[in-house]
Amino acid sequence: MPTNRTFTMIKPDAVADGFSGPIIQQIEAAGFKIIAIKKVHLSKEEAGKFYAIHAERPFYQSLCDYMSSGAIIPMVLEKDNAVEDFRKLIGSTNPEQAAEGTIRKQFARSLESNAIHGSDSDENAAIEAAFFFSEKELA
Ligand code: RTP
Ligand code: MG
Repeated sequence: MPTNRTFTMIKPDAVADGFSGPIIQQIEAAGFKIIAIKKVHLSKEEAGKFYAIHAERPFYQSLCDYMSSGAIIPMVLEKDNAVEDFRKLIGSTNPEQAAEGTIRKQFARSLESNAIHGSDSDENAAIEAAFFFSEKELA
C-alpha cells in the first residue's frame, strides 16, 4: 500500500449513535480522500485477530466484546502524511484527554468506546487495510 495512506474504522458506539455521517464529513473536510469503505459486523474471533497485538493487555477480552458488539465502518484514506495527521484528527485514546475539536472529543463515549480507530504506522496501516479489503479494492 502507498505510504500516503492510513486505515480507520468507525467503531460500534459511533455507528450505533448515528455519528457515521458527521465523522465522515469531518474526515473529508480535513483533506482525506476515501479510497475504500464498507460496513461489517465482526465476530468476536475476527475482532480478536484484528487486535491480536493487544492479546496480553488486561482490556483485550473487553475490547473484543466491544468491537464485535455491532457494525463498524472500516475505511482506507489517502492524504500526505496520512498516518500522523489522522491520529491528530482523532485525538487521544481517552476522549476525556482528547483535544477540543478532535473526533474522539466530540463523538466518543469512553476510553474503550472511543468512536474511531487510526493506524499507528505505515506498516500497520497496510496490514490493517488488508484485513478488510482486497488488493483490487485498494487499487
Ligand atoms: P486505536 O488503535 O483503536 O486507534 O486506539 P489507540 O491506538 O489510541 O489505542 P490502543 O492502545 O491501540 O488501544 C486500542 C483500543 O483498545 C481500547 N482500550 N481500552 N480499557 C482500557 O484501558 C483500554 N485501553 C485501550 C480502546 O478502544 C483503544 O482505542
Ligand atoms: Mg492503536
